[in-house]
Amino acid sequence: MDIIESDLNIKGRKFAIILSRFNEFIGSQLLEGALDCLSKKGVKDDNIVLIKVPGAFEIPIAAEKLAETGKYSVIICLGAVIRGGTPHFEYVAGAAATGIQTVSLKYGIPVVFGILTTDNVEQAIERASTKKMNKGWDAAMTAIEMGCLMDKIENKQG
Ligand code: INI
Repeated sequence: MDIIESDLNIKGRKFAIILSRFNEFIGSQLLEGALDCLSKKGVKDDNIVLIKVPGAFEIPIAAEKLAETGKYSVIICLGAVIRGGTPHFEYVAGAAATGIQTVSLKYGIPVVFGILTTDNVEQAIERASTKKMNKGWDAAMTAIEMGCLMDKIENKQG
């Protein structure tokens, strides 16, 4: 049996991060976590590009444009969609998730869903801590793992 598994190798890989400015106090902490993870895993600043968009709803179109360039092997999407009193949350969170998955499958590159979708601000704060749980860090780890895994699968099949 062949087992194909990522060894978290980051050599030759360029990472794009798309950050939603909406709920920026949360987003900035997710970004901090993601950048900290990439740096600790050996990714140089030169191999990271950061794109800022107004809200999570705009993340898929930015991801599509980035993927189209063919320059980035992985895209990390960061943001926070926090439930309010109206159905707006469902539309924004749903569109972001579906759009991100669509881009990922269309271009065959990992587009990581590092967007918090929470019922309230407290839940978002808990998941964007600079000391404990940080979903930005987790998203960056997923990006490293999946970027490497894609290469491994391609080599294996080629
Ligand atoms: N965008 C977010 O990223 N998070 C939210 O919580 C949010 N809420 O709650 O409204 C949000 N809305 C803006 C949306 O993403 C678009 O920027 C806007 O609708 C313009 O297209």
